[in-house]
Amino acid sequence: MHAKARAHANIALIKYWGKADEALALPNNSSLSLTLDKFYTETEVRFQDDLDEDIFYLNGKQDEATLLKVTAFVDQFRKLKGIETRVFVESINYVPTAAGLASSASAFAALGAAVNEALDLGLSKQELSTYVRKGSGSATRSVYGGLVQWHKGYDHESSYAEKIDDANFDIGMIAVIVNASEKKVSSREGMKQTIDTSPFYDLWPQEAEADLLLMKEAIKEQDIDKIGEIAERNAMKMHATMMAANPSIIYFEPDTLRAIQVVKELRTKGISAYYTMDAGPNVKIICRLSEKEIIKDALLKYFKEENVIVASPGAGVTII
Ligand code: 2P0
Repeated sequence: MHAKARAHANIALIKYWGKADEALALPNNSSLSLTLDKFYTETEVRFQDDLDEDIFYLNGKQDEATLLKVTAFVDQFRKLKGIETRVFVESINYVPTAAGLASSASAFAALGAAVNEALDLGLSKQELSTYVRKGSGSATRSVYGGLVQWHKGYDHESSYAEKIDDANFDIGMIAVIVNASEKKVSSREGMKQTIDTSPFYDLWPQEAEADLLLMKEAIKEQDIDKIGEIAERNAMKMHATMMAANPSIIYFEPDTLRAIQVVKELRTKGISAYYTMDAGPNVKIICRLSEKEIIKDALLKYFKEENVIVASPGAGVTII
């Protein structure tokens, strides 16, 4: 009835933006990501007969705001096991929380993996990915290491993630932390607002699905420039779609554009560097790990060393 798990964050190369079914957490489009080694969550769970309510600690502090979500999430697994036992959950995020560095992805993947182990449910990784989806869509992809596709599916079982490549080639990401504070518009609200009001939203799922096919080809070829170009364009299509919402959703900050400018300049010098952004102002640079020092040096002219983090492909969920 006790277990501890670790899960790493992932950054999408083909983004997920918008739900087809809110209750089942089914997305409107499939997505594809790279799991990163530098950002992760460790979560310990202990099911205890003497508890009347679930208890949730995040980074050493009791987190009442997230407790309801944690309870609803764990209820799925209690139902599978046929128990009502309450759980004590202690989670440490080694990710700047809610700053667009996918903390909810690693958080729910780690929680799901720990509960699966503690309750001895024996869920496969694919099954686990369907359950963690209810906590956070992007958590499906954090179940696996390397390059991972989340199939949008049409019901609970068919909306799952799978690894498509170990990413055992010269690919990495450099995160430029522009602002590590909580984001103003949550992904959940942002997606809903975009679907409800952006005149461009209808185009998004078809563009994303087309980009996904191109991305899978580029991954097969291990072609970093192709991977980067497709990812960069896909991210900007997503942001353009949400900027057209009413009111507009803008995650860019002045330093976001500064980082983008550095990347564009590096490209004129023949360096393979491409930017992507999520529901926050931070910029993630897709690059060759063998060129990381050149890219880092260029960024350090404008950003502090602690805000430039080089990440390599990371592992899937593990019991620790
Ligand atoms: C992604 N994002 O594919 C996209 C790109 C943000 C921008 O998945 O509502 O926290 O919990 O399913 O997974 C962030 O959204 O949203 C996200 P919910 P989630 O990485």
